[in-house]
Amino acid sequence: MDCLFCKIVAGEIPSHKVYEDEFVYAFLDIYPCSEGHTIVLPKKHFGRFTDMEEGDAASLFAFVNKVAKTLEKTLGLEGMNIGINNGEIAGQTVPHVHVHIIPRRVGDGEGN
Ligand code: DGP
Repeated sequence: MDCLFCKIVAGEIPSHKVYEDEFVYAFLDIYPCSEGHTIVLPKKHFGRFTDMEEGDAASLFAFVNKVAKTLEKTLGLEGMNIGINNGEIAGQTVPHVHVHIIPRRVGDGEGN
């Protein structure tokens, strides 16, 4: 399958890995909204979040929770935005489901 994120998972396209296990892969976004902007995705290809079964979605979010806590601790964050663009009309540009974790800092201009 000609999928950018599948190629990143396979190591065919380089990425700055944050974490990896059997099921998920996390790496830094190439166009970060803030320092530490991380993308978390399931290694198995799903186009959109709403293509996933409940169990797969639950596993993905359990992992997102783990990565978010690690970022919070290691980067000393007070908060972050965690979200998904589900479908092209919602701003999804890469059709392999992924969760954005965007660190927020005081004075970064987005509502604080
Ligand atoms: P979305 O718009 O929700 O589909 O987010 C896709 C994100 O993927 C976007 O923030 C930029 C990032 N991205 C696109 N291509 C690459 C790439 O080749 N490497 C990395 N690290 N990130 C990428």
